[in-house]
Amino acid sequence: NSEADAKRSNLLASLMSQYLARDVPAIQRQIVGHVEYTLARTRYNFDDFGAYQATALSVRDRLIESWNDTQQFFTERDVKRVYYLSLEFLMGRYLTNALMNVGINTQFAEALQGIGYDMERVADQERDPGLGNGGLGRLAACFMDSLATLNYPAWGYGIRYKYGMFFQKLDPEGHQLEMPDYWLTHGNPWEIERLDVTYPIRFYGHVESTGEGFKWVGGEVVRAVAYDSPIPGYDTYNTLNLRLWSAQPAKEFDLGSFSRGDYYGAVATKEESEKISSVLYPNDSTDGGKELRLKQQFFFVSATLQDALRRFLKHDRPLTELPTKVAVQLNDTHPTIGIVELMRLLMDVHGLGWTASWETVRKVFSYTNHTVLPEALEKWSVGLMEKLLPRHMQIIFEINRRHLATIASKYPGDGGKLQRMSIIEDGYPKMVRMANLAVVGSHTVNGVAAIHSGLVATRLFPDFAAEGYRIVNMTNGVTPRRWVQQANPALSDIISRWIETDEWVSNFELARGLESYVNNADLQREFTDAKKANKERLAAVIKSTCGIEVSADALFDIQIKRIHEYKRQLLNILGVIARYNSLKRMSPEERAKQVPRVVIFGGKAAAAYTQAKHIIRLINGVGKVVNNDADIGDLLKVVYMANYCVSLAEVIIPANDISEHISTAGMEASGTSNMKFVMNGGLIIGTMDGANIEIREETEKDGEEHMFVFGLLTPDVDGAREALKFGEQKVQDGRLEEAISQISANKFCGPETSGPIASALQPYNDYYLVTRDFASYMDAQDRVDASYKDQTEWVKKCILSVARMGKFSSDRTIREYAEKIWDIEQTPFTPGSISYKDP
Ligand code: GL9
Repeated sequence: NSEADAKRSNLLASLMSQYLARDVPAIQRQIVGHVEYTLARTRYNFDDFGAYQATALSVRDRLIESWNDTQQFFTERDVKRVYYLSLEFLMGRYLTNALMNVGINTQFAEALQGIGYDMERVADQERDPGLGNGGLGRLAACFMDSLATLNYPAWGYGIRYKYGMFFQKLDPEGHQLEMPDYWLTHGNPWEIERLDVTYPIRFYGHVESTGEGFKWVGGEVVRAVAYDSPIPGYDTYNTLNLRLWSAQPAKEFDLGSFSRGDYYGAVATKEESEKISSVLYPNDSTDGGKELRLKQQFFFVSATLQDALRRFLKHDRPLTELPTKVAVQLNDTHPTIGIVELMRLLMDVHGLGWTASWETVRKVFSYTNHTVLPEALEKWSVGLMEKLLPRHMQIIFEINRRHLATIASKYPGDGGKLQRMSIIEDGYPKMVRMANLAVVGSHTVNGVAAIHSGLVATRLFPDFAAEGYRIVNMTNGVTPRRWVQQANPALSDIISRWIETDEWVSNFELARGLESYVNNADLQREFTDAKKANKERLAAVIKSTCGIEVSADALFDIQIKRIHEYKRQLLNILGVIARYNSLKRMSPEERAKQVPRVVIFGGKAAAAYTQAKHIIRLINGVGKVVNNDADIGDLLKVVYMANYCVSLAEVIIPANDISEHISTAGMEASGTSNMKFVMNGGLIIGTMDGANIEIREETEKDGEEHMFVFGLLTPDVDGAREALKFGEQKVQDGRLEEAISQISANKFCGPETSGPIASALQPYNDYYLVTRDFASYMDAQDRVDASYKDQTEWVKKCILSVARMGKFSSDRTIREYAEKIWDIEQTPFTPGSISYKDP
């Protein structure tokens, strides 16, 4: 019988390898086959979008095979897995990424060309799945790429929102408009619906005592349905899974309302359940304590933990061994309720006692903090939690009671300490502090850059740090696959040729090899040419989307990120106004000596963040004045690119000469686009904040200036703010005063915008220290201009910076997490190692 089995497996394997052959005719057969039989369109006439769908489906076929094998392999090896829990995964487009990771990009391009389609245009048909707000969500996506590439046994878990991040438009005056992003209109070829993988999720109801313990009953039950997307690694057979949950009505009908004759009412209630996975909360950092948001959090966390337990319990073993097979990473506090849900599952469903459950839970979870902004630390009212998750509230009280008892016995009479360390915040209403819960329930807490991790330990959780809670640093990173290899083919080609290997793609340290050629004139010329081509590519997009003509000979100065006061887009635009004023005053001879600049902005403002929206309006107002001034011409252009998203970033970033990362010191936890910009051959103007500090450390050696640094340092910020507030230190700068008075005189926009902007720049309101850092910022900009005039020196700075960015690959970051937090091992698939059993 085993001989027959082996024969059958061999036959199946050979059929598959014929079907999935990598030669061009085979690929063409697959694509045309999908056009005809999956899409049911005619092979004689399909458009670029049809070609995209059919291509995507052919790639997906390949991924499914390696993905099934990988999962089977992990199961047979019974490896420890990490589950990365995140409310956001900002994946960007899949097609090019998948093709390049699998190494079949050229074959597919040729196959498409042979039947009359252009790969770039076909790839451009894909809609960005925008299931994230910004850096936090994009980090999760880079991590998935590195986890797959490094062969770690990992799963991503999140929510399959129907509506992703809103679509941003600008009205003719330059106000932001938000449009819903129904990204699934034409389906999503990268996901596989798992109607068989579902879990019930309860809300509301009440707690019953069973005599031995407690049980949560009643309320409403919805069903979580799994949607899986394969995540291919680069140059490896391993393929991971991103499992996103969608909410559906539970099967059980509400017989009560049906028998009362309220058929439509009952159906409507069922429909309500789908709302849970409808929409991504679009706020950057803050959310308004919305019940639906807490429902989303519990929904995906409960489904995920039920799924993880089911997988663990396929083997017969005690649940206290869970930490040897499962690590759960909380991406910010958003999934923190998982700590409590696992307690409930272990105790109420699987019958473990409190102590064993708590010990198990603390060995499973770890928590990443992504911000120190106090308004972003999640809190839920005890009332809401009690109503929505009554059993969980009970467990939280008990966790807190035990936790505080330990502290109280150690520090008798220290009420302040108890108050600060409590999971429950006193007041009206009482609140549950999710960050404190995350710290207490995790074995490790980490920040995302050295300075930030320091602040997490000293400012956010000093009492916990003193008690020995483990707080470590894991500096963020970005994947060189998407952000260099895929976004910047011109630069990639240069790196590969000069260091004579393309292995830098999965080992960015190798780019250091460029350093020894920095003085080579050929390399410098190639580097400059590639940059120019990337700038031309961006200029064409600017022309077609904004209608603005920009010269690729100008210095491209870019700030793209969420619009937030702490990120200080306002400082940037004040600098632009001052530059404009100074150009206006110059004689034509003087003007001819200036470095022409294109200042590019992009980013979304949270729909309810009024001041951020004023800033967008101001930037567009300044653009209108500057861009239409005949005196200025190409010397200065201001561009706002609407609907900043991953695919737009892939075009913008490779075109940067400088990028702006100019947050008030101490406020940007890390930043990740700063890393992408430098890897793409540009220099930073920035404050000593977040990962800028480490980028400078890596890229500058004694005496070099590869980063244009300005502004106050973190320890000086609080004092400077106080001094400004109490008028002890009035900022006097003619350029600043002129710019503010022009804004106040409504030169760029109407009073409804000018008023709030001018007001925010009053010394007593200037919380973000825009006016305080202005002069220092202008000095740094002068150094940028001076430096850019010597193009040979400039290109050397850029080359050296690219060469020294090895640390900022997310491969390095993921290795650190794997070794220092998750304790998981690289497990590359070995062919012929798995035994296929009959289903
Ligand atoms: C953020 C930080 O603000 C960034 O500095 C950091 O690089 C990323 C990733 O660690 O996390 N925290 C946070 O809430 N956001 C971040 O970008 N916001 C969004 O994602 C919108």
